[in-house]
Amino acid sequence: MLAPTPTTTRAAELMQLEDQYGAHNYHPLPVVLERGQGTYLWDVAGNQYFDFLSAYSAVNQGHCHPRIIGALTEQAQKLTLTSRAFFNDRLGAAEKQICELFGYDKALLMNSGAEAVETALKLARKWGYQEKGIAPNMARIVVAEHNFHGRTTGIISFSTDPDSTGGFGPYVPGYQVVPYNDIPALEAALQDPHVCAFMVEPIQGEAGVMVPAIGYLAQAAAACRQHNVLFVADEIQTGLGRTGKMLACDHEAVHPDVLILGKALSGGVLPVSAVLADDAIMLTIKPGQHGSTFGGNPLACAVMQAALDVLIDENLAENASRLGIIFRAEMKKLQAQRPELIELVRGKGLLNAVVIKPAADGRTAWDVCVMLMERGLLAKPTHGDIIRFAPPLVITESELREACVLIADVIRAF
Ligand code: IF1
Repeated sequence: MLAPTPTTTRAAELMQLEDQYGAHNYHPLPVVLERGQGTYLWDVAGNQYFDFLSAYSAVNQGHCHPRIIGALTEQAQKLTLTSRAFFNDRLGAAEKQICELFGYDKALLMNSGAEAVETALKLARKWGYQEKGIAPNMARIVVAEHNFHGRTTGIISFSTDPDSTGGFGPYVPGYQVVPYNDIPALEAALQDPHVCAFMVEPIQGEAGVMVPAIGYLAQAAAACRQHNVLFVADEIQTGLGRTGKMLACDHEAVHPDVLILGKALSGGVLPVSAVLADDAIMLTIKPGQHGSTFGGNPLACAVMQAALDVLIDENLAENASRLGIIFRAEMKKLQAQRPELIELVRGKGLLNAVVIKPAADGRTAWDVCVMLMERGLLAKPTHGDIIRFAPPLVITESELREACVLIADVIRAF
């Protein structure tokens, strides 16, 4: 490795290490972060940034929230992991808290979001065979086009994104894709008696913050009920206050049969995910039929309880709702000033996206994000022309307005 020369910055050194020793499965913005607090991140050179990605909505509570870190450090001195071969003094209380908060009989705790999604899919199939009477190995699950539910071979089997699924075959069968935000197409798919579930993101994050028509979730849930099909909501990204309600489903008073949570369930401190359902569904999985080494560990439970307390005690969903309205209004003002650059603004709460028109010289959303980074705001483009803006829900109005000025300056200079 090259010895650092006077002109080689520590950041360059660290990026080179990742390049040499790390898989190239990401293309990060050229910034090397070393500290986070609340809405802010700092790089190794001491530059401060607004975090407008929030680790893809995993740090809704802000970076290194003191209450969550306190719960982590206290539990870490006592007991971190027992495995589920034994009981522990944290899991039951944590399960009670999350079940009562979201209104379900039971919770099954896992680690990553993908693991929770896989758990929900297995649960739906079990229920389909045992309760709906679907013939063995004939269960089908309906999903939406442009879905993103994780990166396992099972989950990418029903992805419609070539990057997520290409070259990873053979694929797991038993899935049917329907257009998102299209009730007639869903109704048609639900005619198949082998369908046990419809799994959907209430707002499609990765697809570019695709907000469905008002009523879509309620009509989809009603169609599922009508056909004895489980409505499975993947709220890993949209849940926990992000869209201005505790759950995005709450905007339409939809109570999913199966609820999937992750990311901010731990405030970005360690991986915690959960599947919530009532007994008729959850108890179809019997002892020994599912599990995970770290699922429901005492440390994760302590962190999850603190993360949920922070969301509620600091009214983060309400904050997201109020500040989201201001953010979209500011971006729409900018669109009126620069219609040749901004295609549209969409989102709910503090999950928003600005779609930009490619500049005549070929520059894209990536270039806007590099300029934003240089001005002190971190955001990530998705699918080329979409910039997702999703700050921690603890952001204050004055911080949000300051960030909007920064974004406006960059867009105008672009
Ligand atoms: C990556 C995307 C976001 C998710 C929903 C399940 C999962 C995710 C709705 C799986 C995870 C992450 C994964 C990360 C980037 C990020 C992402 F761009 F990939 F699609 F947020 F939009 N359901 N999303 O958003 O949870 O296993 O990652 O804990 O894979 O690049 P996970």
